[in-house]
Amino acid sequence: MRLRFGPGVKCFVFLVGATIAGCAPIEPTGGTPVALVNASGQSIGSIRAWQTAGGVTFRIDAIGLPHGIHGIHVHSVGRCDPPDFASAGPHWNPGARKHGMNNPAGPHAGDLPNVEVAANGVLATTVTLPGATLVGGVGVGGAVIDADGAALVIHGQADDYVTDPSGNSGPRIACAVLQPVAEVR
Ligand SMILES: [Cu+2]
Repeated sequence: MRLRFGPGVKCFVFLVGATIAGCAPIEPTGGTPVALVNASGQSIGSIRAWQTAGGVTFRIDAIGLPHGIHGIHVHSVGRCDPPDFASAGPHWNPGARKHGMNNPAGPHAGDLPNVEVAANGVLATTVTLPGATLVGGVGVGGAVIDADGAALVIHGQADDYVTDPSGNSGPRIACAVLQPVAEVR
């Protein structure tokens, strides 16, 4: 459900066992919300992805996640089968590089900065994949959403930004299939 509270602010309300509202400044564009699911297959929030001049930006709004710092990456296959989300494949890595922005042989094109889940389990954040193209075009390594799609995956622990292939970020705890739809709102 999407609510608007006056100009310049929009709010999302999730009904997943509890009711929370997350508000954010309105972005000039934003993709269609797609479900973020946990290892039990339950929807715990939503992801939106859209193209910007600097890359692909993701808005993540979720509840019920473990407090703390978590690795998050674009994985190469648009399929989120719980509980382990192995179906999402490895990190999106068209350049055949090693994992981690602090890895001399890295990073993977799908590497993103860690995100922080609040003590109440809420994640409400925006991250950007620099230089990437969401669909079509000729971005770094082609588009994020290619023939087999792509997924955004949140891990159980922080990404150390250097250990191949996944920064010692632990199990995959939430996953969203990215959709090639970007609507102006
Ligand atoms: Cu990952």
